[in-house]
Amino acid sequence: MTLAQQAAARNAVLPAPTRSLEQGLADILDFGLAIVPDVLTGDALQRAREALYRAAESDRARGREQKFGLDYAHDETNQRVWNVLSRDPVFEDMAFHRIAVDYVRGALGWPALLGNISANITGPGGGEMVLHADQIFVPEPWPDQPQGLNVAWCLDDFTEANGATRFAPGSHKLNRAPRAEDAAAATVAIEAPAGSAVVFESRVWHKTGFNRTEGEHRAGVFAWYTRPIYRTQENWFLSLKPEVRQFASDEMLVLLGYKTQGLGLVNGASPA
Ligand SMILES: O=C(O)CCC(=O)C(=O)O
Repeated sequence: MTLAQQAAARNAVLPAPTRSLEQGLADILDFGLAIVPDVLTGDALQRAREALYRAAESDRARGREQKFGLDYAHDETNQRVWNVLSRDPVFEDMAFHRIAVDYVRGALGWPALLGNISANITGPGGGEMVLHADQIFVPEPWPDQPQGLNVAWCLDDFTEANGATRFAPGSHKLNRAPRAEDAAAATVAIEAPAGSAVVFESRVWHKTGFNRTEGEHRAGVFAWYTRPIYRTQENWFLSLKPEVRQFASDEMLVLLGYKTQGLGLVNGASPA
């Protein structure tokens, strides 16, 4: 296939990038994902990128490096940085970004919780992740609505070659997790310039791609939100840096589970 044919094939299965929330929410219904271009630009993008690579470097220097914190087969060259919210204020700007929260409100409703915000940096030679859906903790049969939403912030250009996240667009409509026999399902790499946000619902199948480059890293920050009945993946009450809560808006307190109704109460009342 020529490059032009490859691009045409990709366009047939992936939504076009859009700044329209209405179009993006429709794309999530149709494809399971939406691509929002130019959300982080200029200095903001540079500061975020520097903060992430600084945190990753610091973890390596202190022997706190996390290859992958869960039980998936994964690769030595990939580095996870968990709980970036406690590492630098730039990550607050992503977790609570107006565009991200508007997508959460539109796709999941309100209130919702921020389950975690962590980074995945693929390195040269980094292997593919197992194909999965993010709501694996929800017992099947699944409800017919997504239980979570991921906002992936591209801090480097995401390319097919450097391990861009690969999706099986439309797979959310199967409303089940991929099984072993689905491992080779057709996927397409999301090629998106640094500063884009890729918003995807929790049932769409996806995985980190192979990083086939010789010297490129690909950093993505993944902000994961759920409906409010699910436990957060990160335990914010133990791991959140105190000043994030101290200066948080009401909307942030809801997303962090400090301002709540019905669940997570302290002596029958919202703690904040
Ligand atoms: O790194 C990526 O591209 C995807 C990461 C992912 O799917 C996950 O952490 O669940």
